Amino acid sequence: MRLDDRHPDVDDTLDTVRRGLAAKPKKLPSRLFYDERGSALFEAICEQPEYYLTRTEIAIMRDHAGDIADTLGPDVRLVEYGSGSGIKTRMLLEHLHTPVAYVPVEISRTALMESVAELASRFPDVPMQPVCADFTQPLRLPVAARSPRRTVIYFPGSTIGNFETKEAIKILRQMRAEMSDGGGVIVGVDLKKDPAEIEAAYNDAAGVTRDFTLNMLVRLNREVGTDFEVDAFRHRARYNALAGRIETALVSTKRQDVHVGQDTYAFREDEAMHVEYSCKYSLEDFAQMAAKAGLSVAKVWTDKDERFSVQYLVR
Ligand code: AVJ
Repeated sequence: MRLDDRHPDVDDTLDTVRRGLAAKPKKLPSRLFYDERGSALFEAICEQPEYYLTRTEIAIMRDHAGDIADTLGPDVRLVEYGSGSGIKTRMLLEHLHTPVAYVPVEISRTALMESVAELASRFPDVPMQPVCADFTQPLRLPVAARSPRRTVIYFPGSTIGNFETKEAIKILRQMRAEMSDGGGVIVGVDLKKDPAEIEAAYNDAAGVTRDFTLNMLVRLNREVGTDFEVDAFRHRARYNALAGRIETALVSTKRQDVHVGQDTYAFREDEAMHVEYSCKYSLEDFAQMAAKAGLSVAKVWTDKDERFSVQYLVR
């Protein structure tokens, strides 16, 4: 198995950080969470009692993976954006009929190699073509050994929720182009519900989400030489009901300067630096957004409480 490595380099990250700190208000993209420790902390978040998303999506897959696989039909090339631990993928691959290839696209090299190694040993007959890359950039899919009947993009975990509407539409459009005629998208979408329940999921009592958020600064200090005083920032995640999303920020607990190379960026006391959106949708909201990307919802699977949905989108 060969790794197609297009991991962004230190200069890319440095550029992103400079631009984010110069922006008003300051903001850093949530993909910067996922270094090795960040990916491990995210797995730990999934185990927290308050974080209902992963558990619910897995339950949907447990109940419906067979139906999902039947809907997709035989000879599918499965392309996964932001492949995490691979549990849900495993459930899908177990039911797919004669899949042509599995192409995980993931920005964290370690997370990618660990999950693909596990899947390769479990599914020795499925060719694995891992790509280490930022899936928001145009992809160039590797050539499949046997031509697929359809290319299906698997985008689980409500990762789509991390993007603002405009960006989400852009990503859906890009998927639409990459899957080509006859293809489809299987996307995990978190649904609107009691705001207290949503907010609790991003403020777990054990503080794992706080550690996950703060780890972005630890990571940047190590990788690009910033000097964030990690203890002088706090995690803040609030549900904005009007926008239908969790907004996560790192809030400076004092007036302080942060340096990037020769440049200085000043933080006021209580200044918030935005780091993540986690958008929540109604089924109607999501169908409308998909339509703007030229995709229609062909099928929806949910849990009985309609906490979470897995949706099949086609051209
Ligand atoms: C992996 C993007 C789905 O937004 O719920 C979890 C990441 N952030 N807790 C989400 C996350 C804080 C997560 N996604």
